Amino acid sequence: MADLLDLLLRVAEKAANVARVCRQEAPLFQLLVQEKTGADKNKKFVQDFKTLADVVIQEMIRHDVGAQFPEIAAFIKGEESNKFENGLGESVTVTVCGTEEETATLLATVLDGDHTAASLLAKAIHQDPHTIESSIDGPTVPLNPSELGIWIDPIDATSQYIEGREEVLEENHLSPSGLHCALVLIGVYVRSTGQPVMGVINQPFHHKDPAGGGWRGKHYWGVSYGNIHVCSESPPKGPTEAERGLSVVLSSSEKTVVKEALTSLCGPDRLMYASGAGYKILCVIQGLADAYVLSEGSTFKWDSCAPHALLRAIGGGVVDLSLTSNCGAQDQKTELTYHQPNADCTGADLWANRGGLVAYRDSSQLQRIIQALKDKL
Ligand code: 2IP
Ligand code: CA
Ligand code: CA
Repeated sequence: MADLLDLLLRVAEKAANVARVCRQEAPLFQLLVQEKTGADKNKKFVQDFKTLADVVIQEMIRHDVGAQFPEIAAFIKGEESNKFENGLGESVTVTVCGTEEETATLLATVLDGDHTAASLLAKAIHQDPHTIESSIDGPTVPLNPSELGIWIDPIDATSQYIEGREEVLEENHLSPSGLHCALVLIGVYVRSTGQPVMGVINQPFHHKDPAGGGWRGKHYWGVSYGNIHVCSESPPKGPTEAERGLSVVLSSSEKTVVKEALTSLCGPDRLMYASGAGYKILCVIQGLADAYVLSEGSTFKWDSCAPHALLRAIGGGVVDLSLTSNCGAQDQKTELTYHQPNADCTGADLWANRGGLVAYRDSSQLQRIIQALKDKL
């Protein structure tokens, strides 16, 4: 398992490189955006963009992880399908080929014959993950690769990624929108129980290199299994919650009734809004908010699996909001699981976190939130 964490950190950094390359090349970026249609459409948005970067990143991760851990290969799933349609209406199945040249030739067909762009992408995809620096010494966990499955969101907060607004991040401060909300999310779960056990988050656009070398990223990771709980993030410093009051982060599209109930609990200044499901959970992990509440089924297994593992590693979790009214909030049965599709659903909805969610660090805070929302939904 230490080997798996090491590999996931490297492939997440490769993924971040692809995300950055795609934005750096303006003509390439124009070619990348396509609208989702049909059953895969995230119903929440009128326009939901699927980018070639998404598809390429997901396939690249699947390829690199499958090569080193063949036992997991068939259990690596993600948001995207690997079918991509080019400007000529031709459908191409995007895969990582045997050589960089072959991949470039395949990508050129998706990029309407733009060989320069295709070669740039192929180069990033074929980088040997072992040439990427990784300096962590992860814990050893008694699990076999054959027991594990993986959820990938190649780029979360695609709309922020496409819009591309650059923000300078202040330390200990939540920045509601911008490129920094775009995250690569790779979560590992136990196939038999659906429990999230390892998560890697890469934030490709964390800060600009002061020497003018472009964007630099940041990574976060966590492992939680049995009595092993290790995370790259430590508990937040600064004033305690008792001193400053409970804070909650929401989607700007959250229901009014939820906003009102939480305003009563936290006060108007402690209610915050931010883009990206992954970024909001990362804010909870970092202590920029105490919890993230979502009353709708607009996130999916690939959004929550990785950051959920980090929260568990620091003593928190992510519960299914619709289950919390019946069970005690500390009941493990209310924690989201990752192995079973929703019955009577098709397309992306098979894997939606249908009942909404609450991501938290502290279970007594979770109880207060659940109490505040009781009978409101
Ligand atoms: C989206 C993305 C959105 C989020 C939505 C996710 O994933 O994280 O930002 O909505 O729930 O499914 P919101 O920002 O309102 O929370 P993607 O960008 O991968 O489609
Ligand atoms: Ca997502
Ligand atoms: Ca995505």
